[in-house]
Amino acid sequence: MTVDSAVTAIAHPNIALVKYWGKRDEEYILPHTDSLSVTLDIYPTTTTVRLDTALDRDQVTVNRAPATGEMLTRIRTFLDLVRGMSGRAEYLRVDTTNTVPTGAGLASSASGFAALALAAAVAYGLDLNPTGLSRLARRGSGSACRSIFGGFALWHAGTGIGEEGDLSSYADPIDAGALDLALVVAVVDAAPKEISSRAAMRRTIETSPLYAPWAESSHQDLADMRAAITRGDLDAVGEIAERNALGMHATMLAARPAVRYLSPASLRVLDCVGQLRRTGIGAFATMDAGPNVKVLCRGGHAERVADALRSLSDTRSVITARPGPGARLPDG
Ligand code: 2P0
Repeated sequence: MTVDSAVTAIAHPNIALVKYWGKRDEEYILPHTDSLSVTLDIYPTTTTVRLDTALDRDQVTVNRAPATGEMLTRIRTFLDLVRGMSGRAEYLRVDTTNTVPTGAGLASSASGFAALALAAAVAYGLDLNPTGLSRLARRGSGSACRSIFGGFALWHAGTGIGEEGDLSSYADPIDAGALDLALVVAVVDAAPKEISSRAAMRRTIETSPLYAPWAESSHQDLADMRAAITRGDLDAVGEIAERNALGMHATMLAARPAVRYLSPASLRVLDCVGQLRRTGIGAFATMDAGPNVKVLCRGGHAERVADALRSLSDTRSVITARPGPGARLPDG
């Protein structure tokens, strides 16, 4: 017998301007450093869940195809956690539609687990405030805790590990006032990455001599970033984001064996961003666990930046994003 009606939630990816890279507790997904992001208005994930008493396991589709392997395991483990919190036993049918390429360093796990956390919490009757929802989403994928909120968000690393760390590690929204930020996404390769960010983070922490200095410098980047946001200084926001991202990639390049997400096409986008700067356009790059590049600039410059990126021969597509909404129930 099928019971209860469907719950649908929508969430968007977020791009970190001060990055999360490395966990101090893998089970609870507790990071070494605070991170700061902006949730986008593009690439929504829409997730519908239905409680079904006839199921003996969770059934999951992603873009209408049955989920398998590591992705299915992660989703089932996450739903076990939600059931444990709610005291309910029924399994779910989960249908997710991603409009962002999955696993290409475009934050599909952030939008995915933010939408799933909200939909599952509602379906199982968990009464969570936004902080509780952020903590729950974090258990699915660290960066998802930031996509619970729209606009700018700060993920507190918190203190301690296990249950103690769990209570203290969540995202909060940040007021970015009148910051007129656009992110122009240059997709150079939408194929799934060869090494997951989870595995790459672990290898970086375990083997990279540059990890500790980057984590240390990240504290200063965060303080500088918060000050730049408060005074509405978009060029400083861009400069700090770019240096923090390049430093994160440096930690990976120094891992043994090296993890290299950036491709020759990524570097050509970085060259283009440098040229834009020399012509007086405040454009700055940030890159995540993949070769695609997101270019920060002011809203009024987004079209010129997008045109420049489109003119590069190996750019597959260019899409301009603005700060977008947090996770929500479209019917709620
Ligand atoms: C970030 N990234 O701050 C960083 C920058 C990628 C590079 O968060 O293991 O999918 O599920 O917690 O959140 C990607 O890592 O990793 C990520 P898990 P997640 O956005």
